[in-house]
Amino acid sequence: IKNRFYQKASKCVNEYQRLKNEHGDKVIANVTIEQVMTGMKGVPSLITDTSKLDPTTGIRFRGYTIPELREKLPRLNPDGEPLPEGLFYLMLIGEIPERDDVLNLSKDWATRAYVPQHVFDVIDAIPKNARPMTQFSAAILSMATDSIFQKAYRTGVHKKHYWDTTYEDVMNLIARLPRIAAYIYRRQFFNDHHIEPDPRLDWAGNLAHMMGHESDEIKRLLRLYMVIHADHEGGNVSAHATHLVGSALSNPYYAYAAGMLGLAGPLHGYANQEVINWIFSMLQELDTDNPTEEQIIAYSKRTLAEGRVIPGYGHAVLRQTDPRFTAQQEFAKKYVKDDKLINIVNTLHRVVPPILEETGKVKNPWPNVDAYSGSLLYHYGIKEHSFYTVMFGVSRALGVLASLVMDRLYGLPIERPSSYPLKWYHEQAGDK
Ligand code: AMX
Repeated sequence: IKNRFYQKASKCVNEYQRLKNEHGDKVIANVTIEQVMTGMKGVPSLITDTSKLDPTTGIRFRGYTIPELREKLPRLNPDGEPLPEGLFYLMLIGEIPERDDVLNLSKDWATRAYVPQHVFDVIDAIPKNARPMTQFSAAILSMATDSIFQKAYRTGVHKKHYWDTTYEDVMNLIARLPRIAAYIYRRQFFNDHHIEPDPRLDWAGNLAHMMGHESDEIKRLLRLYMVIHADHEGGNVSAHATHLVGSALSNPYYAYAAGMLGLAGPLHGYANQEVINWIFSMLQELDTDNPTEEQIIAYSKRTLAEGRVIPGYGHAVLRQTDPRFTAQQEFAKKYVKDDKLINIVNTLHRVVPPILEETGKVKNPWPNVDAYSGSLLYHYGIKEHSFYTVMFGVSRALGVLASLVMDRLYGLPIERPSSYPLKWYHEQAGDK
């Protein structure tokens, strides 16, 4: 896979250089003050090949939509979900892999999955009541001791070879994540009764196994989960933070840890916990596990009146129901019969968008990926919702780290946009 990546990607490097040399001065966008004041939305300023987000049709990984990937990517069983290994291959190399490519990648990761003892020691030194994302990011940072890129840099390796050691770090890091995530899960919720990895299992299947969830159904769900959360182009907080920190030639462990700290925020990856917290608070307050549509509407309106967001709804780029939401909804329709929590999530899908539309300010009233994911995990017995963002993070590694390898191959420079005092923007607007 490394050779194949290099052969394919080195052509892109020539294209990158040619574009820069021949068209570097071409103007591609104007920037408004509103864009500066609303989080730089819509300002083209990053190069990310792994995926692109369309406001209406949703995410495409190297051009493929989620329904297309569910059909085309190799699976273990004919009626199963695609293996996330295949998506990583696609994001890195730009081609749908053969089944053997995917199985080889699975084996490669299994051989790289050894986690040094000091990483477990670091996790064990953190109080058990610390958030799982605190433990997860500390564990990732502690693995930087193993960074091959950092060692190579310090010995003075030529910059055209940076991608090679970055690739090795990235593969080792991804391979180790299920073990680390499962360790945190079992430590926190199963009294430190840990389960050893099974090297015969695929990457997502092994995560389910080490978490103590052995059924084929959960393994199938986690394969889907790891595919749909993997990437969402380059501007979202976790991807951008990984890229930004990586642009200083910080090692991949530092860069990905930075991405995970961003993912931990409530407007990003923590939203998957918030959805479940919010629904449970509603049920507790209404003293029922079967609220009526009217009760759900009233609770949603109250949340807005209290100046809070309805978690799982809205998006910075999307302007339609997130296809990652739809993929999970289809999964639930196929495999889950009459689950109370999932029924509430489906009712919310009916009633929340008009309520958000009524506010007149929410640009996208439709559900995002986080509106569904927790209810499915909960249904299958992964009930510890404070852990959900860690699962999102394990998946997100696939996209942001495939991009980091590309960044190093292109030789992307340190990122350094300009900032000005507020007064300067007033002056630009002629507003003295
Ligand atoms: N509930 C209530 N208000 C919302 C809202 C929601 N779900 N979504 C947006 N708004 C509000 C914003 O807070 C903002 O209010 P303000 O003008 O008073 O500050 C206004 O609507 C305009 O915001 P926007 O341009 O539509 O959204 P954004 O790009 O600024 O933010 C997002 C996008 C996702 C942060 C926002 O929709 C939100 O907070 N959603 C709830 C949290 C959530 O589900 N996050 C997960 C996103 C997906 C992911 O990264 N995993």
